[in-house]
Amino acid sequence: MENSKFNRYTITAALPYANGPLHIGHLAGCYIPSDIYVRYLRSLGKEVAYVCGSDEHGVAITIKAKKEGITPQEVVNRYHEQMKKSFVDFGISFNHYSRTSSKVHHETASGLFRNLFEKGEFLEQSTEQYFDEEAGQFLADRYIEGTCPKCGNENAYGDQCEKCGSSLSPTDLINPKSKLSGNTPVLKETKHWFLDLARYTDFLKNWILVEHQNDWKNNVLGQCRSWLEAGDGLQARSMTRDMDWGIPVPVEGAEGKVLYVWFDAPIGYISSTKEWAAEKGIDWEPYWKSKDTKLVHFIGKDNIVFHCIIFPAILKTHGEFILPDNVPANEFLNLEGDKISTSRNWAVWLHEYLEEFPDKQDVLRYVLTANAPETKDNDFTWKDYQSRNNSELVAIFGNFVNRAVVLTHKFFDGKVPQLGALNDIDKDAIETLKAFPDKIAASIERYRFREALSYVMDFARLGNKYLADTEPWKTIKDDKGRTGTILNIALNIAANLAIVAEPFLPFTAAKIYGMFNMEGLGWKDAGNSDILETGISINPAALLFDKIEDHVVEAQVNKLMESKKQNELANAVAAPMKDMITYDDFAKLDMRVVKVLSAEPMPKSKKLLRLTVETGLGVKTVLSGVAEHFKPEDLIGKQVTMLINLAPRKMMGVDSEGMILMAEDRDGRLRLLQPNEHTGNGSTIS
Ligand code: B3M
Ligand code: ZN
Repeated sequence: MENSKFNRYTITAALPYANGPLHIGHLAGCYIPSDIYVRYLRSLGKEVAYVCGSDEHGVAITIKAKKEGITPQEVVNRYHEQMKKSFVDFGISFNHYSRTSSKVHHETASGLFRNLFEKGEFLEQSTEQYFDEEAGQFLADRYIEGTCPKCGNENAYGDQCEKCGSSLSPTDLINPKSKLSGNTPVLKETKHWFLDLARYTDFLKNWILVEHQNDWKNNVLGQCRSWLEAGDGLQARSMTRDMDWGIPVPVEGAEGKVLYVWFDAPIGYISSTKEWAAEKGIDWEPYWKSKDTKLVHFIGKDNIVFHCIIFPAILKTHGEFILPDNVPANEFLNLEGDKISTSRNWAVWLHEYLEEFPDKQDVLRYVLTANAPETKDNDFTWKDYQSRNNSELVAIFGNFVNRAVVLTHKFFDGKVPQLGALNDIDKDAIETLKAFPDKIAASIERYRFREALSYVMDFARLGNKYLADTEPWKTIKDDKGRTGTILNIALNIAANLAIVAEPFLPFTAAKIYGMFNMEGLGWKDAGNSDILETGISINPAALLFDKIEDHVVEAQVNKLMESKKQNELANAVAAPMKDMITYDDFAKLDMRVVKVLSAEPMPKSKKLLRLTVETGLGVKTVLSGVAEHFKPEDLIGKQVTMLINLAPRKMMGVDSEGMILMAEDRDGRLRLLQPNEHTGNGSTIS
């Protein structure tokens, strides 16, 4: 069970950038894992500060503001509120959710910067940084994109590559381009304050690769090792930026400069704790400075360097802070086989999910945990979502609890029946029940939440199997006492199931607590087969899960495919222009408005329709390759555009006397070119 050397827990979850809504990748990456861990600790009765907040500085915000023509503050205000609501809606039970534009945070981050500055920890260096001459500004972080020198990703940012997780400097990028003007930037001198990370190499190597070699996840150790043992070693990294949005650098000669977002954001955990403690009227410092506090950072893999290398170096240099006991980073979640992307609208947005599935937060929590990218990138599909809901949550978990409760109401007037003599099946069930909480706890404490959840589901299977083996619906016919024993055990299995499921499925656990009038119970009570006292009344069965039909998930997949098509259309490049022509070339074309008199399919051709058209100079026959785009009746009577002086061509034995002109859009669909109002047949086009 949880290590008793710790008397309090500070659990952080990565501060989400306030530049867009939350999606399932956010939940899977760090918010569900951290919430599971925190709920478990609280269930043990531990003292926990679970803190987070909106990450409101940095280029991710200012790019969004520029794109929408609003201020960065307006961007963060919109998304801070939306994200805060989404977390509440999905039961992500922060003790405090703050924001880095808060006064407390500005003071805290500035104070830490000054502390390091006064200790002489920064290298003040004037270096050449990329500058966009057209935009008139330096290009920090996401203002510049280029090819990652480590993995070849062509959309790497100036500070990190999201594909391979590498931390970069803008000048590392190959073929850099400004995100503001698209131009190739120039190098211009500017002064910044650098953290000389190389000075912390020995401490970081020992702390991470020796002290934590056995308890940190391999994907985290692997990334840290690649930085710490890289040939060129840890590079000095600038902790300030030439930007007007962020926390002003609190030293002389730093006008127009702000703290690098990745210097200030992790300090947001401390600020959030300070705000929380102030509201509670307690001291915040033990949560960040006492050796008997366990600090755990939950993040995604692209944040490892900042949480394992840079932030610990800052805290270590300050000297009074504890360091994280673990940083259990998850890998990435993909969606229907493709990378989740805000810009491509390839995501399941939490606020939209709740509109369409208002009571299925736990279904999503379940699926995102069962499929969590704990050791490698993983994929969310709507088919799997439906299958896990129907064959696991409905058929096993819900079915078991429902039968135990319904049969108790049917045979025992809704009261927990008397426990009689136990047979071997009963004894086995009770023994197994006793073992489950510790088994699940061991996995949770090693941050293996997928594994832990699979054990919870095994526990539900135990309940289902116990009812199937004992068949109370049969024993009631001639042995009410036996039936009472069976349902007493089944109800207590269900009560235990609620306790161990609560960290994962809090909404479902609450429903079961309501059915059984269970209050104030926690992990210490799990493993007992007498949680529910004989004779107490239980409430009617509440619906825990219901079947999800094919058409429901098909609609979700279609919605994704439609957004993909819209996105491809919006981003697709139009066909390249043909060679330039002269006016004289153009003047040879005789284009007219004509009226379609008749239209019929050409025998043996899928593509051709045979049209007759009134050109104003007489009726002509034209073969047009539009049969896959228009039905004949769609064209008859329509005025369209025609090139009438194109030399006749014999096709399939018919002379085609011209060409009907069409617009072909990027996905190959044809559109008619029609006058915006009726005009005389033969009207010339110029
Ligand atoms: N906002 C990066 C991200 O959302 C950053 C996390 C900060 S945690 C201190 O991936
Ligand atoms: Zn890369």
